[in-house]
Amino acid sequence: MGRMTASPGRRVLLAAPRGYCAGVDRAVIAVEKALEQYGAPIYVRHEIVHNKYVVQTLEKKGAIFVERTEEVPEGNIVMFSAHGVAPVVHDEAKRGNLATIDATCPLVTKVHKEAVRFANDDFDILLIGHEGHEEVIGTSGEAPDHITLVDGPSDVAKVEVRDPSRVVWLSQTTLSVDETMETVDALKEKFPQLISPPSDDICYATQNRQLAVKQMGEEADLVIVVGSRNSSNSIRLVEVAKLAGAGAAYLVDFADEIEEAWLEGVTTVGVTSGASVPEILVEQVLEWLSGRGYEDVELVKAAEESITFSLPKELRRDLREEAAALVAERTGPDRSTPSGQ
Ligand code: 0O3
Ligand code: SF4
Repeated sequence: MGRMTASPGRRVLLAAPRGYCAGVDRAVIAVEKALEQYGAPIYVRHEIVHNKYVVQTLEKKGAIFVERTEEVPEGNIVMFSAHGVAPVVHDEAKRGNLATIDATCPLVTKVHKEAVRFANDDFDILLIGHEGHEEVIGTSGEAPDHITLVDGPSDVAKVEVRDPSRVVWLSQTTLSVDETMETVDALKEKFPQLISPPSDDICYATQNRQLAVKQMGEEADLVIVVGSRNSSNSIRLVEVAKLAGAGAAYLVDFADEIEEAWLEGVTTVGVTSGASVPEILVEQVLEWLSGRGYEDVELVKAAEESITFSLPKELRRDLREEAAALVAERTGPDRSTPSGQ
């Protein structure tokens, strides 16, 4: 198809903020740094973030993604993904003589700590989140006996607690803000003494990306969200766009997944991306649209973001040596090293 000239009225609304959040940026850089410092392979338990392009790119550099800790051969380095892991996973790594790097987002760790604290105070914890999601598995693992998963408002009816005067709700960090409030309202109706988390569990990045897509959804005939199918926060952006009034909203990993038919009768296209999505993928979508007459790009700015996190501290240690020592400990002293040290 030949390149079209800009057509009157056709425009793109580009969400800000969009794409990488501080936790994803940190986790992806951590894998790259580990590869640089320690050399390949670096094993990563679970996709470091839920993005196909990121995973493929890191695989090319020498990262090996596995679902189970037991898949990592002993004496290696394993990194935990940004979504966090249950304490049992740390134990698995110890048993497997692995050196670990924990790339759990500090804002996920914050929720883990809340769970531990409320469980120690013997509260029942109602964890709002999506069943089977990696983050929920990790958080639940902090206090399995105290945590009940509540997967949306329809789950509330079946929730039971030991003592309705000692109940708190916590949540996954990437949920829809509005749907979560619906769930909380329903829970409060059932348990009037329900306590809220000390601060928002749905993180700043999730909230800001939803705010921006909501704003653009009111005006857009079509919203394209760049993100992978297993990315919870990206899927939420599609839902929020539709609820805000967008004519249609689709999730794509790459520009070449956009269908020409989606543009039929469309004047305003909204574009955004999930927290795990590199900007290059958004640029390719903008290029694709520009080639079809949508050249005029306006920014829809909902918030400023400046938060950054420092890299996992384990990157400052010699983890290859640490992993080798763990194996040596199991197999007995290495006779070639002088004793007494
Ligand atoms: O949790 P979600 O499926 O949205 O994960 P992504 O797509 O990797 O995005 C980063 C979010 C995260 C690591 C946990 O909050
Ligand atoms: Fe952390 Fe929020 Fe990003 Fe998740 S979405 S990695 S909680 S900053």
